Amino acid sequence: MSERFFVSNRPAPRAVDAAEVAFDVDLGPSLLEDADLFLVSDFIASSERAHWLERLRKEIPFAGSTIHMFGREIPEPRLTSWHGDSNAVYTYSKSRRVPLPWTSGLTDLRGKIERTAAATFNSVLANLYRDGRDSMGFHADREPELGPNPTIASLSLGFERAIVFQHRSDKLKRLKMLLPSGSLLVMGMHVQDRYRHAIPKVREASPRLNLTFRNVTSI
Ligand SMILES: O=C(O)CCC(=O)C(=O)O
Repeated sequence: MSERFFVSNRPAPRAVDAAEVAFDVDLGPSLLEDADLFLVSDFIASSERAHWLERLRKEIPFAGSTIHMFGREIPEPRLTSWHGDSNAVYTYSKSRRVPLPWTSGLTDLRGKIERTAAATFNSVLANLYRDGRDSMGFHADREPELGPNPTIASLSLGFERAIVFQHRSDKLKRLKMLLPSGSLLVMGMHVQDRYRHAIPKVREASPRLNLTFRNVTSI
């Protein structure tokens, strides 16, 4: 079955200077024709990426967790840590996560990411993919706590991994794109209700850290 990649006939994502993004929320054209998806390639300047990777790895207590799949509880193939305001309790894949406090690094990043994504966030799921065997299966972030059409902003640091978007009703609509270190992916209107996304396994990879900023409301 041949795959259709939207990205091939669309302008390349605009590279935005790190100093500029704090004041400029023009994210350019969406990467999907029927949902709002934007990539800011240079959100963190190249000279600062190593610093952020080291600082966040030191600050965040990454740990193994379990997820429910095919009626079974299995170890999640990555390490995670859930942080946020004290009421930002989140349940995904039948796993209830009570937030740890914001670290100073997460707090420093939050404001800049909010200004770029034009959204506010009260929580963040930190993910550590230790090597190419760590991954995330196809899913959508559409738990009731996130509300309808949430904006989720996803910062990548470290090894460049691919993310794949798959349309829910038209399986031929797929977008595979690389997430460079320092990039910010903004998933907005209709990304979660129309698409599922995944981080596939790869043969070899060094560690990658990912932060997905979210806004969780009590339900
Ligand atoms: O690692 C990523 O880039 C995405 C992670 C993700 O989709 C999730 O944690 O829900």
